[in-house]
Amino acid sequence: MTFNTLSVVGLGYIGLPTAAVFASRKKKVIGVDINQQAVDTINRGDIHIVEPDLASVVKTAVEEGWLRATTQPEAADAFLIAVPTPFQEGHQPDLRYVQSAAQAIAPVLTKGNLVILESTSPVGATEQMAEWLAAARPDLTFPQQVGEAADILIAYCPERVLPGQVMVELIKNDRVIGGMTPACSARASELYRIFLEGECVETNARTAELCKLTENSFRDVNIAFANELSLICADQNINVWELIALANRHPRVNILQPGPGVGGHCIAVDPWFIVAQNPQQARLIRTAREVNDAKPHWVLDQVKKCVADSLTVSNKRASELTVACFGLAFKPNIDDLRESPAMAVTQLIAEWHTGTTLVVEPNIAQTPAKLAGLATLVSVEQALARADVLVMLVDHREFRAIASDTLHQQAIVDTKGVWR
Ligand code: SAJ
Repeated sequence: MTFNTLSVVGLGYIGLPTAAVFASRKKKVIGVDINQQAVDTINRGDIHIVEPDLASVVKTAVEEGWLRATTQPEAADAFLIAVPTPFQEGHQPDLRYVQSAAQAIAPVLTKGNLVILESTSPVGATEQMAEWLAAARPDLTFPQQVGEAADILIAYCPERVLPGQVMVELIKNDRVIGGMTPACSARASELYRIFLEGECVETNARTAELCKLTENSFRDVNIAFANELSLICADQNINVWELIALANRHPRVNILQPGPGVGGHCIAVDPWFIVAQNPQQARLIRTAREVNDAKPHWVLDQVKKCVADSLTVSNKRASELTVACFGLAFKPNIDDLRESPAMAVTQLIAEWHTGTTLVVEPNIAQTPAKLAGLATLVSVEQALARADVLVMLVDHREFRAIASDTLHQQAIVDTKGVWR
């Protein structure tokens, strides 16, 4: 049976690109979101998130009638759920949005439908979703009840795209397909093959759930290693960037880069799902989270020392000293400030510092609300001309282009090794 109509529930950073890519392959896609504004924006052919190359694909899909958004689920051959899975108090996973999505689609399910969970989830979430669906539809059978004979096929297929490269990675990356039964996996693979150039690698739902968490935990642990080295090197008066570059000359060593901390919506969150379910075993994963979360406070301490040294040298009062923070985004060359360690550090500095705090962020036009009254957004040139202390937080390409011999400041805290 071919897939004619697909429904994507949750039209955010993953759902909207996924809906758009299916629509670009001339499948009828019904996007569902509880946010009426997002629905209206998409139905006008516009987008409410920032992602390179997404706007044109959505525009064409809407204009040609392949993509339509709505707040109410409608019948379809397959449903893909891509809603947020944040953590709540105590770093416990919060599946409320998955539950609402399951309850919202349950009334329109029909025999033969495929339901896929894409949201990053703790192990067992897919089985839990299947239970919610079964409770709402006692007239249908589900894989946990009758295995391969189920009316509704269910799989966990995590997204693994890199923000900023979503439209390429969505198509090129291999896809882990975790069906609740082999038939569920086979059907889900058939769906993704509509656009996928990478391979569909089939497994079960629980392995696929842990696989997604493992990928992001691997990166978090490796970044924590680099961040820990940066602390050790500061104490030993060794340049951490040189150290890592030298160590990486070894054929089996590949250390990542330290920074002001780890941000974004995935790497700083997902490892906690493993820790929450395995508090005794996940010692390294927990420690990595703690190391990375502590980094912004360590950077603040470095800035405090640097300011103290500058006061001694300049004979100025603290209130006369200007600090400039370079970068607010959660990683280079994007405008996404959510969950950004650079933003956290800037806020800590601006709240502590009695003099002027300047911020430079070439990817935004206005001082963010969180920094209103605390810091002023200026250009690279203005910051370099006015500041006594420079704090490098994000290695945007515009900052890498600043020649270090043009800096008149001695007082520099460089968390990204741009001015090493
Ligand atoms: N970072 C460092 N040092 C590094 C690399 C990154 O400090 O050497 C920092 C970044 O500055 C940023 C944070 O880590 O603050 C995360 O950035 P990222 O580029 O590593 O990852 P994300 O959050 O943009 O996307 C990740 C990706 N996961 C992996 O690379 C394993 C992506 O493939 C996932 O799809 C995405 O999480 C997700 O949605 O889970």
